[in-house]
Amino acid sequence: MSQTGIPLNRHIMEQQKDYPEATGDFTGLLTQIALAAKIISREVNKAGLVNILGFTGEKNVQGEAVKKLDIFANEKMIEALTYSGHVCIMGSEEDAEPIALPPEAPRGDYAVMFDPLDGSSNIEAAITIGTIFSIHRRISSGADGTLEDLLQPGHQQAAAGYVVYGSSTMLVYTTGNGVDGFTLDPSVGEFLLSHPNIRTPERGSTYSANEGNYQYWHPEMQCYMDHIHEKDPASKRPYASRYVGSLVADFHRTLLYGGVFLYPADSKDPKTPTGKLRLLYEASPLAMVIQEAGGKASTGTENILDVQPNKLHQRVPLVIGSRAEVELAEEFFQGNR
Ligand code: P6P
Repeated sequence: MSQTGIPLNRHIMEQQKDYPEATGDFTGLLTQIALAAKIISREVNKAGLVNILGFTGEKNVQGEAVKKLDIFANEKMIEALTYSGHVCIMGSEEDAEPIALPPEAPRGDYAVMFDPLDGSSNIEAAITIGTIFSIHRRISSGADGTLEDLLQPGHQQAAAGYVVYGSSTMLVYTTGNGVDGFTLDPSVGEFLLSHPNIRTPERGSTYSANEGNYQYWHPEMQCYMDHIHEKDPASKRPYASRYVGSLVADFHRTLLYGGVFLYPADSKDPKTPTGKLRLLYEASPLAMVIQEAGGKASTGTENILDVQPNKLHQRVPLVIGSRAEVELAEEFFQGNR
């Protein structure tokens, strides 16, 4: 295990020694994602000031148009990856269609999907938000990547992770060999290893869900919620409620402290019967992280990593966190309680 405090790229190279076939592409790819994260972090952390500094609200003091931060973040992720030489196609929460590379950009062997700034509606309240990324090896054979490279199940991911812009900026990722967390030291502009080999507690009596949706939840979710609200000290019920309303914040807390996050299917909006969260660039990458940390991620009836995608922006119910807590919820979702 690498020692705490080493920079991200040294950690990746040390890990790479375990993979003789590794070509260094992945090191370059993750380094580019980290670069985009540093740029996004800088803008996120001065968001409240930009309008003040810009005075007009339209232009900032650098004379640049003040962009919505999620558009800005999307542009930075695309820029960082397009010319990396490691990517053949991208998919983003912000783009309806797959993002092809321009003719002059060098192609690589990875397909990358991302939510560039999840929870960005919370930025005005200075609430923690995040970037989520999912990395697949390409499976198509042409010069350019295709949608097929993006529509791969989660268990095929080469790597996955997220950046959380909170009281500190952290990058957390896995390549299938455990989970490591790095904290950005803004004074040197480096992500430094702060949380080596993160393990999620087996249990955790904290739940995270938007209970305002209770009347829209299907009966199995209502029964599960009623169960964890009951008073039973032996099973540490009632559970404590923690809900930020920003997926990366709620997930990061669940990963480190244990517990369970749920965004199930509901009847609130006929257009989104399977819940609000997306499979390819939210549920799937977080599922790889939690599973590598000893936890679990489920739709309630199926492991998230086994779901076969058929659309770029498809949504999926998500129950994710401590293994025992996810399995307890699954008992209700599968009608066994
Ligand atoms: P609700 C933020 O808008 C987001 O996409 C996720 O970050 C978050 O988990 C979810 O929506 C919150 O949704 O319906 O509880 O406001």
